[in-house]
Parts: sequence; C-alpha cells; structure tokens
Amino acid sequence: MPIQITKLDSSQAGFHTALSALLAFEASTDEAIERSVAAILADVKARGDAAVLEYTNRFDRIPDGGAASMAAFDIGQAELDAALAGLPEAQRLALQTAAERIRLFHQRQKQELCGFSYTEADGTVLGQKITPLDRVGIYVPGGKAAYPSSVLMNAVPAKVAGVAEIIMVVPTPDGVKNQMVLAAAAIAGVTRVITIGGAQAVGALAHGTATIAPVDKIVGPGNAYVAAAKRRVFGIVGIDMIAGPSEILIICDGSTDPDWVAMDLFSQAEHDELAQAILLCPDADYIARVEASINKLLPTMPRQDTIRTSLSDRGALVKVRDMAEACAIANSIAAEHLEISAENPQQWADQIRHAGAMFLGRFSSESLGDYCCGPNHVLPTSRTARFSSPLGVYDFQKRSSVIFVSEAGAQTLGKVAAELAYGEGLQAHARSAELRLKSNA
Ligand code: HSO
Ligand code: ZN
Repeated sequence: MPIQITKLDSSQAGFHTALSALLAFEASTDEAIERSVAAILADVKARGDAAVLEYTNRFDRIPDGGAASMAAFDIGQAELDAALAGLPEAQRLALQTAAERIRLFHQRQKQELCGFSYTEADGTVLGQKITPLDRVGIYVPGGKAAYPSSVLMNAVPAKVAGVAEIIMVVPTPDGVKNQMVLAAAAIAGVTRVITIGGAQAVGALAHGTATIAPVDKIVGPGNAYVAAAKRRVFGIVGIDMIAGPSEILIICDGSTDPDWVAMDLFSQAEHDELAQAILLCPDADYIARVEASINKLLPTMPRQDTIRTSLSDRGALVKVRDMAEACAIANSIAAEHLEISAENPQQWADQIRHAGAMFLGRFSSESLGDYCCGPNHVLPTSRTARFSSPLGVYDFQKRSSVIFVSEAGAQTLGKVAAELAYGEGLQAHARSAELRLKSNA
C-alpha cells in the first residue's frame, strides 16, 4: 500500500496554516502520570532506599522475587569492564572511535569557555571563574530506546567538563542488562552505574538516599514518567531539557540520489511514530522521485510500521519556490536536524539561523552525526532551537562572578551604590557602601 504522505506547495493559499498544523506538537501532560509521579517522588524523598527498592522490584519486574537490597542494583567496575571486553571486536572499536571523536569535538567547547578577568585603572579587578558541576546524574532509558550512543553523548561532555562524579541510572526491565550500554559507560568513564529507572530513579538522584548521593543536575532522555519527574525536581537540581520526538528537515536542490533522501527521512521516522521528517525542494519532479523511493524502500525496513505512521501522520514533501525560500521556511521550523543536500551547501547554510544541527552536502547524513561525527546528538526539538543549543560541555560547567574592589575603587563605587540604595529605601546597603568611603573614616 503506497504511503499517504502530506504534500504541500508553498505557492498555494493556506500553505502556512497547513505547515503550522503539521508542526504543532505539545507534550501532553497526563493527569494520571503527574499524580503518580508526584506520589513516587514524595515517597522516595521520605523513605529513601526502601521506596526505590520497592518501586524497582515492582515496576521493572526484577526476577527471583526481587532484589533484597539496593546493593543488588549497583554494577561494579569489573562488570562494566567485562561488558566492554565481551563485545564483538567491531562493535567495541566502533564505540571507542565514536567516543574519541565526541571527546575531541567537545574539548573545543571547553577551550572556548575559559574564564576572564580585567583590571580597571584604580586597581579594581572583575572576572568570571568557571567550575565544573561536582556530581551529575545521567538517565539512560531501558527497553526499546536504550541507546549506547546516547550514553556517550551525555557522559563524554560531562567528563570533558571535569565533573568528578557521573552517576548513570538505567532501568533493567525483567533484570535484563544491555551489554552495549554498559560498555559505553565503561568507555565514557562513568563513575557509578545503578540499574534503577523511572520517577523513582529521578527522585533518588535529586533528593539522595542512604546509598545514593544527591546530584546537582540530571540529564538524559526518558519516557513520560521520567520527563514529568525531571520537570518536578527542577530547581532542586538542574536538568538539561525535556526532549520531544526526533525531527529531520531536509532541504534538497534535486541533485542528490532520491534513495539517499528517502532513507534519511526514514532514519528519524524509525525512532518514533511521533517523529517528524520533512523535505523542502524546489523541483516537483524530484519530489515525485523521492516519493517513489519512499514507496520502493519502505517494505525493506524492519521498522516499516513506525516509519509509515510517522511519515503519514507528521511527515511532508514540500514544493518550494526556490532554495532561498526553503531556507526561510527552515528558519521558521527551527528543526532539531537540518540536512542541506545541495551542490553548494555553504551558501544556503549562511542563511540558516535556527537549527539544532546542520548537515551540509549530500554526504553528511544525519545518521553519521547521530553516532560518530563528534558533535552532540542531544539537540533542541519542537522549535526550541530558536533559543537553545545542543547539549555540550557548557551544560556541565557553571560560572561564578569574581569581584575585587580596590580601596580607590570603593570611593567611586561607594557613592554610586549609596545613591541607588537610598533610592531603593535600603539603608544597610547604603551605609555598608559609605563605611568604606575615606571621607567617613
Ligand atoms: N537521532 C536521535 C539520536 C540517536 N539516533 C540515537 C540513533 N541513536 C536524536 O534525535
Ligand atoms: Zn537518530
């Protein structure tokens, strides 16, 4: 059965309304999930390990009547190393190569984020000091979305930032451990791996328990329960973002093999029924060829049901006037991933202001970026690329302002501060500044 994929033409009336309707996505807040997550978090905060143990045994169906204590959920370094050693050689090498390339890329972010200070004429010194977070939690989903690549993408930047303790939690439904996930943790240098998940794991990381020290920030994707829990503990700890379904937007000038473009659209559609894959192209004949490729290739895909639903519910093939208009539309979509599959990609990339990651030229498939180019694959979704950035070293560092006021500086600044403090009706502020004025000595 040929796929029913939405076709739009930017020159037709109602185009912008149709496009907005397609893009609209709001993470549903399910009342039942919210209530259950609130109760779990409160229970973990009150009862600590006992609550985490009970929820984990129950929700993850831990075999043999469940674990007797939290110690059973701790994976030691020896088991991580064994997981790495036990991988097929090619898989181990691929993970190591990816990790090294991710590390090299993120190292650049660290260098650019150096602190600064400057000295004023009167000897006052002002600056900014940068420090890594002490302890972070990385959430790794279990089951169908357990991605070893995401372990690397979350843990390596934390490591590069200099975070001393990286605690990874990963649920193991039915007690089954994903060896490639454990191997990735070993390569990335994760400090501790605990096989717990869900809202109870988020609660344990945020509040701490007798066996788990509270972290300063929780990063990583998760299901609706994990997302709700992260939202609720935000403020007690930092969080990275609440990621929506994956998105790929491809701008193509018609010069790329249509099979390549079809498969790139599939590559995000296969993640999730709610994923979004859109093509923008000025050439109607080429769009028809991509559609033919989609229909030819779809039956060959193991995840064809997910791809079909994603493409027919949220995908689109869009005929645009020209490449410049494609860039303007791409800016309004602010996609998580943007491929510019064109002869001269740089000239179009210059026109793009909003995209989580840009893949330039026909050889730069998003799949390479998902695994091993080096840049992070944790990216802003649902149009948040308008105001936010890929996960990076800067998410694991913070800044402190540093202020040294010289005696001479206290004279000039003291008068300014006192004036403003009296204006705000704050006497102690004013007098604290004035006490340091020489005229008051
Ligand atoms: N494309 C996903 C990341 C990923 N792909 C992991 C494969 N594995 C993020 O949007
Ligand atoms: Zn992907």
